[in-house]
Order: sequence, then structure tokens, then C-alpha cells
Amino acid sequence: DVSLPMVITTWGSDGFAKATKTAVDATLAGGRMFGLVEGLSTCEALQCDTTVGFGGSPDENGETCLDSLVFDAEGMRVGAVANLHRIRDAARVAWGVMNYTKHTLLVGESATQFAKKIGFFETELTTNETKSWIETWKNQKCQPNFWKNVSPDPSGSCGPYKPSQVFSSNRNREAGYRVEKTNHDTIGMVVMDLNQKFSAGTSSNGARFKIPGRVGDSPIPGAGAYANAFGGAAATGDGDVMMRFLPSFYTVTQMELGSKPSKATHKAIQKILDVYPKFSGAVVAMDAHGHTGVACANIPKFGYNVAYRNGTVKLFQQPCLHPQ
Ligand code: SD4
Repeated sequence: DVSLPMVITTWGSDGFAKATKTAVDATLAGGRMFGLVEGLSTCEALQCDTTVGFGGSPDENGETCLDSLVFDAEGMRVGAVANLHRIRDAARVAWGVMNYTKHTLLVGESATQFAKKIGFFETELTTNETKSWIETWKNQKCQPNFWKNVSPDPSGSCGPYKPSQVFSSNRNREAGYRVEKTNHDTIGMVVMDLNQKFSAGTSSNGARFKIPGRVGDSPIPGAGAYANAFGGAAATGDGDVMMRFLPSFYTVTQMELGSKPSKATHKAIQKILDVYPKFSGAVVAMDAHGHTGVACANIPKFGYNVAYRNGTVKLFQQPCLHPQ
């Protein structure tokens, strides 16, 4: 097929377009897994929208940690890292987990130790920019955070919250704060190679001001991405909610049962909206015919890129569902 390989990637900005093109070129040069990993790594190096790679989404302690998943539909080979500290190349480390171990997912400091064993160097993932975000956050009167039912200050004055007080006081807590506006720009990618075989994956630095140790949907097989002989899907958005629904697995399963990608992604998003109408996120998918489909919720403008063998990268805008 003259159009293969074909790649679909979440989000529309420049870095994502470059990653999408890189993935096509690298797939031609070295196959679908090489294409996927090179594509994801491109965004990590470019810090796409500052939500991929180093220098983004600091946790409450100000540290940036990375999540990544790589998925090969052929043989269902999967590797992932979550809450990876001080290593920039999350997607390559995820590939290392897939290629050099019998495991699927390595997490935290131990994932860092693994990365060092296979040859990656430790380096700070924080930048002056993330340091300034965390300072601004700390100085805010009400710090948006991921704690539930914990008032920053029981007296209602809304000072800096102290999560450690949760178990040290009998006072009733008011409803807490939830980050309403986080950046949700994880790169999620689906690659179809020359033989119509799929790979899919993600790379993300997660959610801004998350509780340290938090892992999103991105490195979870079936949540962040999934692929089999029928197609592939990848997700982006509020991962704490999305991972409860395995939207990528659901989408691919719907395609396997006969739905077109547009229908399949729509169903996956609708399932989440039925329970969480304010949920914000998107799923992109491609089937073995090269049909693509995208559905999204509560995002003003969801852009995504599709790239083809001849080097063209097309940017599309998907209107999203806004149930409320
Ligand atoms: C997460 N899904 O960690 C990721 C965030 C995201 O675009 O998609 N950002 O929840």
C-alpha cells in the first residue's frame, strides 16, 4: 500500500506533528516498534506541550516523573515504566523492559535502577520553569491539588493545605479541591506498518501537582494504549478517571467486533461520560483498513495528527462531546 506505514497521534501542536512524521520515517527504516519508540522519543526530547518528557507536570514535591508504554500487537509484547525518576528517555526504557525482561511494568526508583543497568544516564528532570510553577503553586492561596474531601484549611481561610492533618483532627472536612484545569497532552500513538501490523504507545509526565507516587493511565496496558491484529488505540486526558475504563482496550475490542474506529472511540468516551460527565480526554484509533477515528470530551479543540508514507502529516480538529 502506497500510504503505509500510517501513524495517528494525539494532539495537534508542532512537536506532536514532528513525532508523527518521525514515526512514519522510522517505521520505514526499522519497523513498527522502532517507529513507535522514535516517535514517542521525539516528543520527549522536544518536551511536547511540556506534558511529555522532562520539565513538566511537577508533583507536590516539585519533581517531574515519567510514564511510558510501548505495545507490539505481534506477539502481544509489552513494556512500560511508571513514575520513572531522573531518566529522560521513558519510551526507550519502556522498550527496554519489553525487550530485555520478562516483565511488563517497572515503577519508581526501581525503574530508574533498571534504566541505569541497561545504559541510561541519570539527569534532573526539573527545570527552572517547573521550579517556578511549583513556587507559584505553593504561594497560591488555594492550591489546586488531587486530595479529596480534604479542605486546605478547616477554618475556611484557605491557606496552604497540610495533607498530614487528615488523620490528626476530628473536624469535619469540607469538600476539597481538584485540579479542574490540568494540561492533558500526553502523546499517544498508533502505528500501522507495511504489513498492516500494529504498535501503539504513550509517553507522559502525568498530571501537574499530583501526589508523589501517582501513576496515570498512560503506562497501563489497555488504558493508555492497546493494539492487536484488528487495530490500535491510544488515550490522553484525565488518567485517574480513564484507567478505570480501559478505554484503549475497549476501543480495540469494539473494532474487533466490527465497529469503525470513529464509532469505537465514541463508545469508549461515552462510557466514561456516562459516569463522569465532566471528564476531559480523548481516544485516537486506527483499524487494519487504515480507517482512523477519534472521540473526545470536554476539550475545547482536540487536534490530532495523521502521517502517511509519502511524508505528509495532516492535522485534524475533532469536535468534542460536552455533555454539560
Ligand atoms: C495522565 N493521561 O497521566 C495522562 C495525562 C495526559 O495529556 O493525558 N495528559 O493522566
